[in-house]
Amino acid sequence: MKILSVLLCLSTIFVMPSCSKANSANTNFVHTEVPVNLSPVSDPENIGKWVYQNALSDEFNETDFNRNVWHNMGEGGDFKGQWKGRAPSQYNPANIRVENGYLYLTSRWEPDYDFAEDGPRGNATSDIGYGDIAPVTTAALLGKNTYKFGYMEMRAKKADAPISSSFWTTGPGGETDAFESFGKNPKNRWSERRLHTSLHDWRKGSETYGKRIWDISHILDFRVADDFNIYGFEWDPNYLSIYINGGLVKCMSREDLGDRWVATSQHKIWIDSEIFDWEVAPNELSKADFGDEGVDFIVDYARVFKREGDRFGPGCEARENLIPNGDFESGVKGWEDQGVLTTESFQGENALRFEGEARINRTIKVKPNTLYLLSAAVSSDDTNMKDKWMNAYMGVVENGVKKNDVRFFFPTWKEKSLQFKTNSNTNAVTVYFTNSPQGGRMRLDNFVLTELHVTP
Ligand SMILES: [Ca+2]
Ligand SMILES: [Ca+2]
Repeated sequence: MKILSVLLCLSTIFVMPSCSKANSANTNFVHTEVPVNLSPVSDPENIGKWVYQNALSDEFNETDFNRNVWHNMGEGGDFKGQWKGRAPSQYNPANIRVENGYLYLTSRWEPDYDFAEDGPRGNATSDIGYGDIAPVTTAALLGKNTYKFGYMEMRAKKADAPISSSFWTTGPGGETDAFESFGKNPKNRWSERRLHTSLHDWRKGSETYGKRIWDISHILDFRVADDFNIYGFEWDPNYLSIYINGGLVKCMSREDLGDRWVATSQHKIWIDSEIFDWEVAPNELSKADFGDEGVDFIVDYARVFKREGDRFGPGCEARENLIPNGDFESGVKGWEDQGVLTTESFQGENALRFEGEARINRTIKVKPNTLYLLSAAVSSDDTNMKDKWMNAYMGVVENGVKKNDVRFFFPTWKEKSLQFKTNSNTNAVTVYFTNSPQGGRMRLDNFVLTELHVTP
């Protein structure tokens, strides 16, 4: 049906100008399915007047992905002048299929595949070629159309293997990794529950060219490969917002990003899987990680919305902090027993400093059956980024049981967060921060506990 309508349009385009005209009013493209009434899960009442973008979205409810929207990387030998995947993994167009309303991107252990000889290969160890050490094929869809400013949303179940499952964009000067998930990492218990968003600098001549210049690391209360969840990312002219299941995890203003704001051009969208050699090294991978049938990154839909009339959004709003004096702007009040006050802060005048091994606990009243977000900015000043990594941990304990935690180790201010849901009989939790057992010099600021309002 879709192919037929495209053919009709192409064959009549010279004699029936209304064909291209009608389509260009909104999309320039033809697709049989146009879900006009959808709104972002983060805005179910559509207060932001979001408009579904047909040229950038796909419900994956037909027998194939929408070929007006996507290119299957490597199909017909065409990689659109981009890379062929992150070596040793390579995109194999045979690893894409649409079935029963879902897009499947399969990653396979495929030693018989005819891997490419050329680069660029994108791995940390540049001498690893495609198919070397770990002969893994993956898959990618690259968007055919570009956009600037809007909201991306994906409902997906990530691949349950040491491989990425990502939704991201690239354009001149910048890359926005809206969601980079890693399905399984036997050596890092946080990897498979991490919500990771980042910005990469591709500005020619920039001091940080090629580097990741901003990211968030949020620890979910579920494994990304266990079930379907809804990942949302707003790219506004003035801020970035990251959502899980409609709940706002992080909002970052353009002003606070300063020179790190690289999302300024028209971007193309990617959906793909890659070997992340910084998570699991290729020589640690084996056929057993992928099984006989391969592992699937499963996508129910990938949507892009824009605000009607290209309106701007409301910006980042302050959220209530349930931890008293969590910004340390009232001095050491409530924190006297462990830290000392320092003016080397993340925000405001003050932060808390740990000189030796220490632990702070605060018991906070909470509601039962409620989802919360705990976050902090931490600088681990004794880490040297070479051979000395000093860890600190932030976490939450409910009725004597640790619910979730996250680790800090960078020697510059770094914000991290986690989420947890209280049990039905819970009225209080204990939040903590500690540099035990290593006891390195730490600074802590913006220690925040707030409700995370997901969409039911
Ligand atoms: Ca679908
Ligand atoms: Ca402060």
